[in-house]
Amino acid sequence: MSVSDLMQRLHAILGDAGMLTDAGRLAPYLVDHRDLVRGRAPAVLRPSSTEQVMAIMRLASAHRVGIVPQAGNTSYCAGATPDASGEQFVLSLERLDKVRAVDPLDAALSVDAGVILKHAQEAAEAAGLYLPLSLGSEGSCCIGGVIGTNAGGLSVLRYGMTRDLVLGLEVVLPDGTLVNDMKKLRKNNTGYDIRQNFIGAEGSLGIVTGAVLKLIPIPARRATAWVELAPGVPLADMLALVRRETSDLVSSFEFITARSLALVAGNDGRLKSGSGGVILVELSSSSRHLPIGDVLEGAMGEVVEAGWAEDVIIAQTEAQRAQMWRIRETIPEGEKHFGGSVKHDISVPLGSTVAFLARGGTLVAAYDPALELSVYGHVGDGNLHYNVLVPPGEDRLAFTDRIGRELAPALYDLAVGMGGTFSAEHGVGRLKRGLLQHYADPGRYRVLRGIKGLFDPLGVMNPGVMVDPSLGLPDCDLPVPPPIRRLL
Ligand code: 2HG
Ligand code: ZN
Repeated sequence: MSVSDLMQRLHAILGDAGMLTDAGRLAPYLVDHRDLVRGRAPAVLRPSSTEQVMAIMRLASAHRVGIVPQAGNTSYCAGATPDASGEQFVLSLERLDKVRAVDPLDAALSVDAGVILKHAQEAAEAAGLYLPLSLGSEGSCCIGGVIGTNAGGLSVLRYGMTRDLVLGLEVVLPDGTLVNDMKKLRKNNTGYDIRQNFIGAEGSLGIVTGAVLKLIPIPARRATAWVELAPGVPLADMLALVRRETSDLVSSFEFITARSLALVAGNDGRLKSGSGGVILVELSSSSRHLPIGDVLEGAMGEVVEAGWAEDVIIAQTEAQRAQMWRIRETIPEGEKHFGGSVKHDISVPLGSTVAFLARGGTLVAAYDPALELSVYGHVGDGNLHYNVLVPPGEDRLAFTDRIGRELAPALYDLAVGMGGTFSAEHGVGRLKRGLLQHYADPGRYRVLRGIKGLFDPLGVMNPGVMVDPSLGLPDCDLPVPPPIRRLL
C-alpha cells in the first residue's frame, strides 16, 4: 500500500481533526523535550476514542507501519520521538483527555491516558482525595506518558513509583486488540499481572489509553525544612534518623548542591547552601490531630545535635514552603538557562550515595577539572541527577555527544558497580537503549526481548525505543520483532 493510500485509510478513521499533516503543525511532535533528537513522520494521528486507537493499530499491523505513541512529549530519553526515516507515525494521546470517574469510597480515579497529570491531581482533590504523584513537569506531562515511563518524582520515598499507583489499565495491543483491565481492586490474584508489562514499557508493547489510579487521603498538613548540610554528612543515616523520629511521615527528602542552587533564578539569598549542600525535607499527614510541626522540629534538633546541619530553616508559612519547592523544581530550568547540561539519572543503594558523590567527583575532575557539575535529586530514593553543565561557548550537542562517549560510561560503570542503575526514573527511550543492552543481566535482557516479541511480533510499536532490533541478540531463541518493512 502506498503512503497516500494509507493516509486516506487513516483519514477515514480519524477525520480532519484527527490528523495533522501540515509541516508547521507537525514540528513540535517531531522533536524531543530536550531538543536532542529530531525525527520525521508523514502525519500525527490524534484519535479521540479508544476505538479509533484500535482501528489505527489494526491498520498499522496489517501494513507493518511503525506507530510512536506520544502523550505530553516530556520524555527525557526521546521515548516519544519518531526516527528520521519519515515512515513512523506519531500517535498523540492529546484528545483522549477525559477524567472518566472519581470514586471516593474506593479511593480511585479513572482517566483517559491523555489527561494532564495536574488535571488528574485536581480531579482527585475536588473529591477530597490526593494523587500522590508529583513531578516538575506535572503541568504538561500526561498520564499515558507517566505510566509508559513509570515516572517517579518528588514523593516516591513515601508513595512509590507510578507502578505502585496503577490499579487498572486499558491498553490497545499492536494488532488492535483491547485489553480492558480497568479494575479498581486492591486484591485480584487471578494469574499474570498483565498491567505491569505496560508500565515502564514506553509504548513499546501497546498503547495505554486509560488507567485507574490509586488515591490517598489529602495530606492537609505539611511541615517543611531546608537543611544547610555540614560537609560529609552520611545522608542515609540522616534519612534513617529523620524517618524514625517522625514516625515515617517523610514524603520528600531532596538533595541540592550549592552549584545547582546557584543556577536558580529569583532566590532572594535567604535560602542558602551549607558546605555539604542542602536537604529539603517534608513531612505530610492527612490528620489534623498530629502535631507535625513539632515532630519535624524534634527531628531537626537531633540532626543539628549529630553535627549534620550548619543551619535549619523550617517553613513558617505556605509561601515559604512554596519558595523552597520552587527553588528545587526550577533547577532543570536553571540548567537550561545556563546553556544546558548532560544528564545522568543514576541511582545507587541509599548507603552508597555519599561514596558515589565522592568517587563521581574524582572521575569528573580527572577527566576535565574545568567541568562543572549540577547535582541534585531524590536522595531519599538513592536517585541523583548527576548533570554536567555545558561549558559556556561549547556547542551543546557536540558536548553532549562527547560526554556521552568519554565520561558517561565511567559514571554509569561506577553506579552499576555499586549495585545501582543508569536510569533511575527517566526511562530508556531511544537514548539509553544501548546502555540497557550493555548493563542488563543477560537473562533479564533475554526475557525483555522475548516480551517485546510476544506482544509486538511485527515490531510496529514504538520501533527503536528501549529495544533496538538491529543490535541483535545472538543467543536469543525467543521471538524478536523482524525489522519493520519500508513504506516506500
Ligand atoms: C527532576 O527531578 C527531574 O527535577 C529532572 O527528574 C531532572 O533535569 C534533570 O536532570
Ligand atoms: Zn527527578
